[in-house]
Amino acid sequence: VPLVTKNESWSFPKDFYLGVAGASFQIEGAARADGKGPSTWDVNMHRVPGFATDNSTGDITDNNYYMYKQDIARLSAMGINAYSFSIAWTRLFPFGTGPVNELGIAHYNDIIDTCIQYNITPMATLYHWDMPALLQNQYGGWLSEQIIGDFTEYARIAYSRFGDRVKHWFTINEPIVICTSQYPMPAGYWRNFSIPNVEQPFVCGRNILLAHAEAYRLGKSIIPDSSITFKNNGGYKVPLTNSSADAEAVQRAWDFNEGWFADPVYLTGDWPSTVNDHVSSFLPPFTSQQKQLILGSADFFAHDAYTAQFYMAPDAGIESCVANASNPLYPSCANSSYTYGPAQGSWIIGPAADSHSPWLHRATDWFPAFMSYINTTWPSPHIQITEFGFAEPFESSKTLLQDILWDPIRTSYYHDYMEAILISLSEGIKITAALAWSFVDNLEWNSGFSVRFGLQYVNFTDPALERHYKASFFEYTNMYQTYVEK
Ligand code: PNW
Repeated sequence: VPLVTKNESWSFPKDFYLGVAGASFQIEGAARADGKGPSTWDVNMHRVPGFATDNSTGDITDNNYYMYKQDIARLSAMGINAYSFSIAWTRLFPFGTGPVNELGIAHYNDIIDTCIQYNITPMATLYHWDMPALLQNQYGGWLSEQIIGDFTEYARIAYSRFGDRVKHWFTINEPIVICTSQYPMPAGYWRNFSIPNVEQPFVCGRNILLAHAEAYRLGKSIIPDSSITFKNNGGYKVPLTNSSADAEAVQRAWDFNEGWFADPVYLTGDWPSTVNDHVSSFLPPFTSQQKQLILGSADFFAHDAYTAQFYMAPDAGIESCVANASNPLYPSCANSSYTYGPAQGSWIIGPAADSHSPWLHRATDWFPAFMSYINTTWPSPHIQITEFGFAEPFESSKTLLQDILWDPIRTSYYHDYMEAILISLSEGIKITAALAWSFVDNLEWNSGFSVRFGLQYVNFTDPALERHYKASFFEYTNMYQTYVEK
C-alpha cells in the first residue's frame, strides 16, 4: 500500500539534498577526550544548577564521537545523501586560540572520509554555539571584537585541513539565537565585562556579522569551489490583520529577527534602519569598508524554518511603543502570538497541543508563503532548509520500544513539510536541500534529554546508546523516494 497518493505535478530535482543535521555539543559526548577543551556549554551545564531543566551535561550525550561510523552507515541505509554536522572549535583549538590539536583534526577527517565512502555529502558548520570557555572568560566571547580574529584563525585551519573534501560550509548557526538567548552568560560564573544586558545582543550581533563576513571571504580564497553562508533562523510572520499598524509591526519583527542578519548580507551591507536607530546610542555605525566586506558574503540562503507566528501592533498602537529595556516588547515593539482572535485562541497558526516545544507549532501550511517571502526579500541563487523538525511530546513517557518508535505526530509533520517543499518547488522557488533536525534524539540544550527531536530513538539510561529508527524517518525518506525525479 503506497503511503502517499502521488501528486504527478510535484517533484524533487535529481540533485536535491535529502539530508539530516546535528551539532557537536548535542551528540558527541567525549567531553574530555583526545585533548578537547571546555566550551561555555560544558562549563554552564556542570556549574550552574538548573542550567538544563533535567540537569544534564554534555559529557556523554549520544557518544557520537565514538559511534559516528555506525551513525553515518545508518543514514546511508536510509537513503540520506547529505550530512550537516558541526565542528567543535574546542577540539581543534582546546584553548580557543594557540596550538592546533591534531587529534581533533583526525576525528573530523574520519567523519568526512566516512561520509564520502557512503556517498553522503558532508556539510560543515564552524560554530554551533560551543564557544571555547577560555575565550568567553578572557574577553567575553562574541561580546568582544577580538573574537573576529580568533574565529577567522579557527576557520582558516578548518578550511585548509578539510576543504579538499568539504565544499559546503556554514559559518555560524543561528546568530539570532546566540545573541538574544545565550548572552548575558550566567552571572557569577564568568568574568563580567560590564556591557549593559540590553546592549549585549547587538554587540554580539555586530561581532558575529563581521566574523561571518571575514570567514566567508577567507573560505572563498582557500576553497574556490566552495559554497558558504550562515544559518539564519526564525518563523514566518503573519500579519494578524491588514491594518497598516500590523504591517509596520510585522516589518519590525522581520527587522529584529531574520532581517537583522539577512539585510546586511544579502541587501545593503548594513542593518535595517529600525535596528540602526535602536543601537545608534551605543554602537558605532559600520564603516563603508565593513559594509563592503559584509555585503554579498553568502553564496545562497540557509534557513532553519520550523514554524510561524501571528504578529500585530501593541493594543495602544505601534507609535505608543517605545523601545526600551523595561518594555515587554523590547526591542521590536511587535506583539506576537500563536493563537489570537476576538476570543483569544479562536484563530490558531497551527496545531499546538501536540508539540513538546512551546515555540514549535505545526505551521507547514504557511511554508510556501515563507519561502516566497525569503525569495523576494533576500534574493539569492538558491535556498536550503538547513533545519526543520519536530519534538513529539509523549515519547519520554512511553515505555515499550514499539510504542516509542511509532511517532505519528512527527510523522505527519514530516509528511506535511515535504509536501510544503514540493509546493514551493512547483511555484518556482529554488530549494536545493532539506536537512532534518535531527537524525537522532540528543541534548536539546536547556531542555536536556527530555525534548526529543530525533528521527531515531535513543534510550539514554542504557550505556549502549543503541539507535532505533522511528516511523517518521521512513516517512521522510518515502516522501523523497516517491517524488524524486528518476
Ligand atoms: C535550533 N525558535 O534552534 C538549533 O539550531 C538546534 O541546535 C536545536 O536543537 C533545534 O533548533 C531544536 O530546538 C532553534 O525559537 C531554537 O524558533 C529556537 C528556535 C528555532 C531554532
